[in-house]
Amino acid sequence: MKTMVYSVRMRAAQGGPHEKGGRHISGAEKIVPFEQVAQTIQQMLHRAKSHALGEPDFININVERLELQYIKYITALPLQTAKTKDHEHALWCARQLLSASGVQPAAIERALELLARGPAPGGQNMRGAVIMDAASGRRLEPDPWRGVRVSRMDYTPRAAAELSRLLESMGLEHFRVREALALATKVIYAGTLAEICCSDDPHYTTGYVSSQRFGYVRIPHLKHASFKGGRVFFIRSQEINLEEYISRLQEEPVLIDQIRISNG
Ligand code: WAQ
Ligand code: MG
Ligand code: MG
Repeated sequence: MKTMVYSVRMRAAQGGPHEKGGRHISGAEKIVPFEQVAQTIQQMLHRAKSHALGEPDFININVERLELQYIKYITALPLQTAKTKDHEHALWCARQLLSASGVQPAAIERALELLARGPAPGGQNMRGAVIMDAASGRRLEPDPWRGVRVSRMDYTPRAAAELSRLLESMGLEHFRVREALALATKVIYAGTLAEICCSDDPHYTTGYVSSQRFGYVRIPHLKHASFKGGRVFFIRSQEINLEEYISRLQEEPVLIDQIRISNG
C-alpha cells in the first residue's frame, strides 16, 4: 500500500459504553486506504447491528491515519486444521498443543475455565483478551473487565487476495478465519508464547491454539455450546516487559504481506 492508510476500529456494547459498564457485543479492526474508509465504516456499522449477542446501543467507530514508516510487515502464521471429532477430543488437542508450547498444566486449566465461564469477573464476555503467566496461570492484564484489545493489524491487499483464494480452495472462506489469523499472527509476533481462543458467538464452535512453535492450529469443536468464549495470551512474565508488550499489542501497526498454509 503506497497511499495513505487508515486504521478503522469499531466497538459496540449494550447498556451503555464499555467504560460505563456496558456489555461488549462486537468489535472489529482493519487497515485500509482512504478510499475504502467510508465503505469500511458502513460494513462495521452493519456488523455491530447484526451480532448474535444482541442489539448494541453504543457503537464507537474510530478512524486514524497511520504513519507509513511505522508499519511493520510480517508473515502470517502457518495455518492448519486439527481433525478433532468432538469437544473432548478438541480439549485434549488444545491441552497437548499448549503444553508442548511451554504452558504449564495449571495455566492451561485456568484458561479453559475462563473460556467456559467468561473471563470478566462474574463470568461475562470481555472486549479484550486475558494475559496469563504461562507458568503460574496468574492473570496479568491491568483491567480484568476490559482485557487487552489487539488492534492495528490487517493484510496487504495482495496477501488478502491470496489468503481468500487459499481459504476458498480449502472450503474455508469464512471472514472469521481471516480475522483470527491476522490477530493471532500479530499476537505471536508481539512476543506471546501461545494463545487459545474460542469465539463468543454461540454458534461458532471452531477455536484455535496458536504458538511460536506450531503456528495457527484450528480446532473444530473446541467451543462447547455452554462456553462464553474469549482469548487467553500466555506469556513468560519474567522475560517480558508487560507495559511494552501491551503497547505493542494495542498500538503497533502491522500488515501481513505473506501467507503460509500447511496441509492437513
Ligand atoms: N483483541 C483482544 N481480544 C479480542 C479481540 C481483539 N482484537 N477480538 C476479540 N477478542 C476476544 C473477546 O473477548 C471476544 O469475546 C473473544 O476474543 C472472541 O472473539 O479459524 O470469532 O471475534 O475457524 O468472537 C476462531 C476460529 C474464531 C476461526 C474466533 O472470535 C477459525 C472468533 P471472536
Ligand atoms: Mg471478532
Ligand atoms: Mg464474536
